[in-house]
Amino acid sequence: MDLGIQKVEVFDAGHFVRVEWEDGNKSCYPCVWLRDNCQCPHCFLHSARARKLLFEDLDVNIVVKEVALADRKKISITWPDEHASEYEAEWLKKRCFSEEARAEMREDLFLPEHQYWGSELQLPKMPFEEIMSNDESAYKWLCTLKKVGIVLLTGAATTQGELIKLGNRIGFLRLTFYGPTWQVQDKADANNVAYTTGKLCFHTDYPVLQHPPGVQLLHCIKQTAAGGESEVVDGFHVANKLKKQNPQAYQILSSTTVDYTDVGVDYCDFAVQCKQRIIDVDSRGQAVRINYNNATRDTVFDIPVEKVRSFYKALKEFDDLLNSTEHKFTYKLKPGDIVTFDNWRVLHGRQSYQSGSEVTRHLEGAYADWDVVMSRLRILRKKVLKRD
Ligand code: OGA
Ligand code: NM2
Ligand code: ZN
Ligand code: ZN
Repeated sequence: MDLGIQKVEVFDAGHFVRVEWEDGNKSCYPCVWLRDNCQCPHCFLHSARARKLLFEDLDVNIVVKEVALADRKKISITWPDEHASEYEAEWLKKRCFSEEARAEMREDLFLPEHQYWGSELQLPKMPFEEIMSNDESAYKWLCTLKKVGIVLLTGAATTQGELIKLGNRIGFLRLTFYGPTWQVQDKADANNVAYTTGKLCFHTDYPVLQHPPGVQLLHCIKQTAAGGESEVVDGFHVANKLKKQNPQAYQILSSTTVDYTDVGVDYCDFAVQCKQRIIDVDSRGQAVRINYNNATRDTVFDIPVEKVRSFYKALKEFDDLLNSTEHKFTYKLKPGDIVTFDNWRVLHGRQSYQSGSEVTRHLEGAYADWDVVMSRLRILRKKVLKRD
């Protein structure tokens, strides 16, 4: 990262600066961007690492007056109003506008790479104690969670409170109407189908929230002898399959908004309503979030009547693919296990189990937001790799 600059020049009537690196490669920087990102204390508040310069004070047609190279390590620019800016070689290199440099920065910041899986999944496992006490292990946990979408932590205590500790390890948990953490067990007058002994078909949690929780944590405190097995499926992998196999179904599920509803009392009383596409896609049509819980899908369905039947057919195609033996992975949580997974990507379910007068199965659950998890990941990476 010590590549020097051998030449700097202005082109396009002063609208661009071109830097030639010691290895012969070149990078171009628009002057408006350079002026916008002046690092001097007038323009930039270093304690906040934030721009002080007001947009109203930026001339979007600005050109340089003079540019100079200082000992191959930085360039200096004088602007028409005599304001002076300096940019270090390393700082410029990172911000190069070439396709490759931007892709590298994107990968660094967001870890967008996914490893898709089906029934052959080798469920990644790590000791709870290790990720709590060791930064390298915690970093590996979060990287795997981002890339594979699921990690099982083993050997936690079999009492409530482990998820609070895990939340503190990340930063903080996401509070919802079901409380800071919530108890999945058979309850009288259950306010959610999860709080019964019934089967839960593949779902993502909480699509009734505008911004559904990105990460889910489920801690097994008590497990029933018969039934209660867990199932998971890679929603992005299956969405890709659907797109290939039945583009029309994919088009319907990624464009039709479904109504979700959740009304009741828990942490406080609530009456939540939301419209979501079951497959949320980016500008390139790639699935970025699955929003699907059949239990909270509203009876109200705000679409033209003639579109209803084709929607159901499309959803059946997707649901069949989710449930195919080729795609789903089945396992059974043991007391002390904590499964952590990407709730925007991985759909989960459970098999039914016997109800009785005693509680035979108890999971404690919690949510975290991807913003918080990725923030911790970046900080751990910096510590572990001792860089930046
Ligand atoms: C839930 C859920 C899984 C289980 O509470 O939303 O999916 O195994 N629980 O009980
Ligand atoms: N619980 C487990 O979307 C949902 O209702 C998921 C949420 C009750 C917190 C279940
Ligand atoms: Zn400045
Ligand atoms: Zn769930």
